[in-house]
Amino acid sequence: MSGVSDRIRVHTGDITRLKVDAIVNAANSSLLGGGGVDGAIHRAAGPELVAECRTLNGCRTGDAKLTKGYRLPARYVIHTVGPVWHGGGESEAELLASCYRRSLEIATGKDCRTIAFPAISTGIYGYPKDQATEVAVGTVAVFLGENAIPETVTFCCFDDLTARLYSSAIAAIGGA
Ligand code: AR6
Repeated sequence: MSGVSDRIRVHTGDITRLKVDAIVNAANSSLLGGGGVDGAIHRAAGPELVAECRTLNGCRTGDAKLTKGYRLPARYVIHTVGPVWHGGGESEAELLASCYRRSLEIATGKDCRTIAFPAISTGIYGYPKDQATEVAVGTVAVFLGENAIPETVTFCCFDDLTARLYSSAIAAIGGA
């Protein structure tokens, strides 16, 4: 899958600074804001974002919903709700994969050529980072193999450990 891995990037830093067509938010089912990357996105986008979110009637775990990006450099925010980690026996991997897939489907539908994901569920929701990385990279790689849009997917990591996990997972799919 070397063609696919060429379309995947790793960036270390703040997702609210990225000038891409869409950034993904690791939200909660209320879609009304919270801590972590969700709080950062709402702060950077301004109060119009929560106003639009109020019209969406929340979001189920594993699903995603679209808003505009308002004051962000990104045109859109795709809000997805990751699973809370309960030890792995409560369909957490399937639900996390669904977050990536649904977000990508929405991006394709809006003709987003570039999209950036945070490491969904790996902060407050407690999903082990190594296992979450495998799900994220595997799901994105399959989707890119089947779809020309988005052209590139950026995994926006907040710390170096996460960035290293992503780089080795991507190298593994791109390797011989
Ligand atoms: N840019 C990129 N990544 C970030 C940023 C940022 N500005 N800030 C944090 N991260 P979390 P979750 C990383 O906790 O686990 C909220 O309250 C962070 O280091 O934001 O899905 C929601 O409202 C971690 O790797 O999301 C929900 O209630 C990753 O983003 C709950 O947290 C995800 O951590 C969702 O928890």
